[in-house]
Amino acid sequence: MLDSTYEVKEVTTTPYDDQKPGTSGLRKPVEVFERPNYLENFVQSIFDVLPGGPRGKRLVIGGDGRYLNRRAIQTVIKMAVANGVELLKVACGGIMSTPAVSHIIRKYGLDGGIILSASHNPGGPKGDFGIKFNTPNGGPAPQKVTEAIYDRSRNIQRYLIADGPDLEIDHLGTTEILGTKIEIIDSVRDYADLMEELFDFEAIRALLASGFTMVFDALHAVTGPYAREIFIKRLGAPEESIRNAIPLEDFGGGHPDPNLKYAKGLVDLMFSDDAPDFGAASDGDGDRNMILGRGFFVTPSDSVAILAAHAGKAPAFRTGLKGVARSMPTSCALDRVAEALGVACYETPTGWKFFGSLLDAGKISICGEESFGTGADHVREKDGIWAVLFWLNILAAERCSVADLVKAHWKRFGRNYYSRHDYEEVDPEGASRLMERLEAMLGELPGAEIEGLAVSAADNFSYVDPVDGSRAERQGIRIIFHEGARIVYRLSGTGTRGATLRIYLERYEPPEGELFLETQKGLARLISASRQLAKVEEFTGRSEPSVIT
Ligand code: G16
Repeated sequence: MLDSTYEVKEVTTTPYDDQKPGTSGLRKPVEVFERPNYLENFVQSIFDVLPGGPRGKRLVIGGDGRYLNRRAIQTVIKMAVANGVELLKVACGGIMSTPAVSHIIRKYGLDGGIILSASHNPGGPKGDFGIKFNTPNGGPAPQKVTEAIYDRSRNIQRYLIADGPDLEIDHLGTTEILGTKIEIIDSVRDYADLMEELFDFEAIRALLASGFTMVFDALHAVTGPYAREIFIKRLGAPEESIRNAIPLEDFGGGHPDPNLKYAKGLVDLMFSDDAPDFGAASDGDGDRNMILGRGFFVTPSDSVAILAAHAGKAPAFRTGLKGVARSMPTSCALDRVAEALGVACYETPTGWKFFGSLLDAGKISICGEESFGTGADHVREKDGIWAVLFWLNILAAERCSVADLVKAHWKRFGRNYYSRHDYEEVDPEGASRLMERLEAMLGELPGAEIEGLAVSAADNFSYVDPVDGSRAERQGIRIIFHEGARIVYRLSGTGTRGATLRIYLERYEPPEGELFLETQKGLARLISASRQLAKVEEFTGRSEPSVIT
């Protein structure tokens, strides 16, 4: 009991008008979060819109360890105390992955959780910070909740905070301040136990003992401690199987995004003569994943399709799949697997929250996105280490290389050639004008020919949630060509500097067709059509994308 050292204060504040959560919570440069009361306003807004108010609620807080994480956690603890929260579970050291937070909310039946992370965005004093609220189902707050938080943030006049010393968060234990029970919890054990229930650890252990080699790159972000516990301690992989496993406040100066550009060290290794059999990486907060074989990159769209096709090999899915889902810009490879399995495949807007409602309603078991996110019904977030274990589980059953598994998949289902071209940090005005012009052209595109490709349909994707009927409009411009080729244009909802234009390219090649072209070659005509049609260079000033995945 530390009551005498803390005193509840009501602090008068003025609202900011830029606290609208994006695709995944509020993300801003650190310097924005360091403005007076910026974090406090947003945290109080979350508390104020909790159904019935914050008093008596049970919450968890964790973060990805980036710069500002430790300071922000202290603020949230003190505000939770002042707002009468009954129980606050705090990740030891402040570090807990996003899927682990989701699991803790569900396992202990909490009222929600606060995640401090800007996911795959860079960290450090000049990097980004972020905060996100997850609801009792363990998933990101749905649109109506984020809108309520935003509305509240624009009118906020005061917040409550318990004034007193910082709490010690680096050792497990329980304390109580002004009636709030604060538990410092092990952020790894519960999660690792869950993984052991879902996958065949014995088979993976045997695979690793047989000489099969792997490298998991945590990119100095949150998954390091999880990887050590799971891959080294529980599965017996040698120490050199994990790299960059110590979380650092600036991620070692890197960009904690597991893709071909930002996980370059791992990619170079996997394409070298010393490549291990399997390589994988995760992002800042541990929800994304990238899968590589020796000299081979698995697109996230293929990855989710392959996991679904082989799902029965994992104990979690022995009884089959209820259904599957993918975000709209993700390739249609998953649709073909769903058809073969005789289950539904849902197409949702970008953003994990849209899967949450389908998972809660028991309509789907596995879902995934082109943006290196794959997940299932065990939590309500995408899950990086889960995806890596799922791949290892399948490889342990199949005993073949990553490349052979993917190629066999293409030979059975055909190949959806797929790539995403990102134009990062472009002028937001130019990017908006590009999108507006495309939108204005939609009506006249069907029937037109671009680069010899005939357009069959064009629209701006809108979605009606099949469970609660909620609508999401203008979720990306789709240009669909005959024979199922597509170009999708979308502006990112997670960038913090300028705008990021994403162009998604896809073309289907049947099993008997040419399956093994280099991806960009296989998409060459579509790539040139996508730039021509949208006048990308004219509106962005860029002749080439900043990142190609
Ligand atoms: C977030 C969401 C993902 C979504 C991604 C899209 O990922 O959780 O569901 O696919 O944003 O990002 P953008 O709008 O930039 O295309 P994360 O990993 O940043 O939380």
